[in-house]
Amino acid sequence: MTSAYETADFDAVVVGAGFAGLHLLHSFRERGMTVQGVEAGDGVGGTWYWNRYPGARCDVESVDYSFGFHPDLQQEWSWTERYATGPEIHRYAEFVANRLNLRDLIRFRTRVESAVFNEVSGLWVVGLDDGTEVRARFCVMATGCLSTTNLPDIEGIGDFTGDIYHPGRWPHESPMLQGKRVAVIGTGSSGIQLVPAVAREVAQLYVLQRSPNYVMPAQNGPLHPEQLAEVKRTYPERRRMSRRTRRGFPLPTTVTNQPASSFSAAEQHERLEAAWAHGGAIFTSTFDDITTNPDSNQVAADFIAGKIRGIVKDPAVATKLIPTDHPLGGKRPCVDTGYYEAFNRPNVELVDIRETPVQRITSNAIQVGERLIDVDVIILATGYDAITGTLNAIDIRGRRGVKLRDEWCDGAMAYLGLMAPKFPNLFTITGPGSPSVLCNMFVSIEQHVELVFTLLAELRQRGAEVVEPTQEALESWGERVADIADSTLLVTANSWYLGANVPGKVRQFMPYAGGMASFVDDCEALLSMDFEGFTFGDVASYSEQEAAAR
Ligand code: N01
Repeated sequence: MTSAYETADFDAVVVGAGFAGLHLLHSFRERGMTVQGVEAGDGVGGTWYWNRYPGARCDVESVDYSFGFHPDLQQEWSWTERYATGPEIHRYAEFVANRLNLRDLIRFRTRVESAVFNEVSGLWVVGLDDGTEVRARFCVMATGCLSTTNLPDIEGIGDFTGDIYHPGRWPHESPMLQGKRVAVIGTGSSGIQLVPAVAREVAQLYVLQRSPNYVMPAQNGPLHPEQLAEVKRTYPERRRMSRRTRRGFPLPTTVTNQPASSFSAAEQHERLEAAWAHGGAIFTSTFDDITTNPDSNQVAADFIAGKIRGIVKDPAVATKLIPTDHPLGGKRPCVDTGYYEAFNRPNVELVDIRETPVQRITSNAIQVGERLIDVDVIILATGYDAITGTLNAIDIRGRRGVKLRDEWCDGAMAYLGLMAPKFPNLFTITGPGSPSVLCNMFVSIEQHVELVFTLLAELRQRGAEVVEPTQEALESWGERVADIADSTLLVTANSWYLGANVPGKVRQFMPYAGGMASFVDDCEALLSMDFEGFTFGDVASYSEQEAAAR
């Protein structure tokens, strides 16, 4: 380490103690580097620390929604269900932190407010909400894609005297909902998981739906010991294969890899039935052109509409639950246990707020059109300012004081989803321009963490101090990400992938939609061309550039 770094407190600072943060902390320490983790919550787990709402569950199968980088972790931990509950995943995060002895590396209950690059020292100065600072050579944002809540600006919401909750900020002491009149606003993944769980407890549940979503059954169940033993026995190959798929987990036999048009109508139906019976969002991959060909998409969407009509007894309610404003897969498909069935309960009412919008909230009611719906509790399952929200909430400044949020004001992009020009040695795990949320997050995270350490090894190899991408590389990567997205139907829906859920947010498809295997190939190809798109240099060159610019 050169003298320029003598004032560093740590080699690296890692923001966030979710799964990405835990992996990074372990990896820095394994390489003999000093590292400080900073976490706003008082425990590890990130998303799964915050999302403690009833019914919370992951929509990726548990055996794949876990770390593969450490052989002992995957052998020692045993999942109990095909799709794990939120509490079980949270326990897994605690297991990882304890097993790898990571807790001492983390400052809990501490929020990062700023991260400013000092061009003279070459250090990131990370400002914390307790007024202190941490100086480190490398700053890694492991802040998660869905961590900043998107709260609706409904007139009168501040006057409500009952309780208001967001799934992503659910109280750790779960509130008593028994016997209460509850409204859920929002029918994305969080809302559709909450509804059946909450419906069982409450006196009356109102589901305020602006847009219906496509919901596929999880077909969840216990994991049998012999299934788990087989997975554990084949884990190395399973992890390797997962990276060679589009979504980051092994494909079931219900995925045909053929367009819908290669089957007769009866065969299409048979295959969709098999995929429905198999369960999970992989239903959207039954034919390989469902998210690219409107006709194929319609075949699958019509099938789901038929299922909804078959489950929901009131035909008028069933009709309202069938999406008509976006293609299947355009918004993140939801995976449920008992969502549509909940609407057959006498204490559950679907309120169509697209047809009759919410006017305002009073001290004890939601006014929908002329109707006042009296409620004790409102659950705002209204989603997140995804991918960029948390990064933009931190005052991140790179060379010459350039602010990341200004760089991203017309659209956010990071080279390989990981780095932005003018922000040397700053990494954004699963940032804009990476597969992130379109893939199993564990695979996205592990691949990105590896990429960080590949770059750091190269930095050392070259005897350089700083790495960052070029503006040209960023622009060309941005074009690639946009071209891939434009070749799909994903850009036609008003989804959070596009930032369309947040008023005023730039409409731009943020994730890399080409799939994990293709992303890995792209990364490997660029790195094999002498780290194409990255520049490696010395901190002193910044002062020289500054002087030359003057
Ligand atoms: O959020 P969402 P989420 N007035 O943005 C509605 C992951 N996740 O928290 O579609 C009225 O999907 C909005 O309506 P519309 C997963 O990646 C995973 O449910 O904009 N309604 C929509 O119905 C997921 O995709 C898991 O018309 C308003 C809903 O709120 C992501 O998190 C579980 C409104 C928001 O849906 C986000 O899911 C949970 C307003 N002002 C979450 N504003 C699993 O692994 C928004 N809405 C299973």
